[in-house]
Amino acid sequence: MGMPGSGKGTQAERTAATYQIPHISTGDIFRSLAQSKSPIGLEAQTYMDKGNLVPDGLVNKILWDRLGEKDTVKGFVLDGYPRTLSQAEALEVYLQSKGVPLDAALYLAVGKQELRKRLEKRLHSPSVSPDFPERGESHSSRVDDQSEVVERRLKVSESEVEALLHFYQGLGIVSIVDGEKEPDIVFAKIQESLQFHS
Ligand code: B4P
Repeated sequence: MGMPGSGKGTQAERTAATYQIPHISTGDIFRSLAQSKSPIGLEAQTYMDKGNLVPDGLVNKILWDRLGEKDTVKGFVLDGYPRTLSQAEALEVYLQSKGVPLDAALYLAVGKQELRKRLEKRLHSPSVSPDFPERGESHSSRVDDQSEVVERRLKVSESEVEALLHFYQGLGIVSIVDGEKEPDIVFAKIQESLQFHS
């Protein structure tokens, strides 16, 4: 969990590679569906391009389909999902029905000034970031990284992220990680937290 640009994708990718489990990013799934011009992808794009969240019903459907695939049997890293309290509640019901509770929920804490700086940098960066080559395409063409849209995304996310944090604190599985540090330091903290929760 974390605000837009907090490094969810960056760290989820490393975590998935280290533990050899799939990295499931709802943002990446929507961008790829939009690129292939699928109706769900094109619908999701209309929300993303304005900096709004994609409606819960649409996101949940995509997520259940993905979690139903065979490669998730040994575990998975969710990136950008859940994004709302209602998604978190739906996920709990789904996972309970499958008998697989979440081990940990990680919250990447980053201040707004740093978030704006990172998203601005991504907008103007070459298509593969020299700082984070493991992320491959650095989304420099993302319409939702334009500054007016970034402000909308930050506003939309703020209360949702807070509600999610309280929800997972209630379940006793949350760790707050300082996401402003260098990516390697952030990742080391994530590994420590995962060991604590396992
Ligand atoms: P996402 O694809 O999840 O992307 P994000 O929030 O912009 O970025 P993230 O936190 O992953 O940051 P990143 O690692 O890229 O969402 C995009 C849109 O999809 C949403 O606005 C919404 O419309 C829709 N959506 C997705 N899931 C949804 C859901 N569940 N429900 C409804 N709608 C949904 O890092 C950002 C930049 O910072 C990168 O350039 C990176 O290189 C850099 N960076 C990362 N870590 C750093 C560090 N430690 N120091 C310095 N820079 C760092």
